[in-house]
Amino acid sequence: MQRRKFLKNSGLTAAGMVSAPLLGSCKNDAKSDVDGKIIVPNKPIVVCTWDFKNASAKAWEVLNTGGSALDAVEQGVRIEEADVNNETVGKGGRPDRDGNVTLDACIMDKDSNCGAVVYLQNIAHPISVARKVMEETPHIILAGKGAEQFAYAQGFEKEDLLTESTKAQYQEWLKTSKYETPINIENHDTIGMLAIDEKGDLAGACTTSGMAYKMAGRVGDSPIIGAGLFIDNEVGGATATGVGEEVVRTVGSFLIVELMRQGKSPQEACEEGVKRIMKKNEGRKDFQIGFLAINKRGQTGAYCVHPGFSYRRYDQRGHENITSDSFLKT
Ligand code: SD4
Repeated sequence: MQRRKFLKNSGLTAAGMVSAPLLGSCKNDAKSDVDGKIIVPNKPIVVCTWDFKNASAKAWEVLNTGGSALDAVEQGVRIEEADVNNETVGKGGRPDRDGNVTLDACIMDKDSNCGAVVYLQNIAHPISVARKVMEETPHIILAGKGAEQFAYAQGFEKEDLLTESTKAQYQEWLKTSKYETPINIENHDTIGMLAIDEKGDLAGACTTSGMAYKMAGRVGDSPIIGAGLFIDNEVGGATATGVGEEVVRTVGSFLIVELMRQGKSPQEACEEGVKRIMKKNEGRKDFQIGFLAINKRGQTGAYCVHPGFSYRRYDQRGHENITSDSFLKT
């Protein structure tokens, strides 16, 4: 829901949002620690890359009924994994150049436990397999066939992830087999999600089918802890979308969390993360990266290379799609 609409529906005004009565009535009993229009500590709260309204609404439902941040991010991103109209995540994701849909995902909790699957085929919910890796094995990353076998052993079902639409697009692509990565493939993409629950604990999840028509075996940043996602319950969390190779080179999400640890706001940290990447790519303009971050107080920020990136935030103030500022202005 747009912010204005939410305010209208709830009968709140911008001024009223930070007034004593509302603060007093907040479920999380926020104190008078107010940062601009943001009530801090601002919890529960969930943010995700791009305008994934349904996914963030699902996560909010979990958080708002006292659920954990870990459950919220898993349940939230599963919405996109199941949505066949999202052609960059889960079932319905675009295939690699051999026509196989291969999925990458990772999840991280408040205690720095984490799990990931890379190059996983035939399973629609890689995030839940990643969580099982975290909770049921002594390992962090399972890849390819091993990850798939593990998923079956855990009760996941085999599914054909290619849809009529992605099959047809792939057939079309084969005519030229041109391998290039459009700047913003479309207005929805990899989902990275960060949440803080009522207790103030953080968790994050990231899931993708990766770059369309990638080389067989290619893995991006999304399932790599520290690159596509990083959580530190003392500090905050960060996640990334875009050309994964560039995020891996700078260990982007870890960098952003460390910058927040050193005192930067989520916004400043995301800006510094993008600047680091641009410094290593002097003159290059042919790729997009979007970073999203949250700190322990529930403040959020985002920054990207090209205009076009946005993130969804759902907290006590309602639901909002927030346009990210960008390093390049056109
Ligand atoms: C990857 N980072 O595989 C992912 C793709 C992505 O927006 O985020 N696209 O490199």
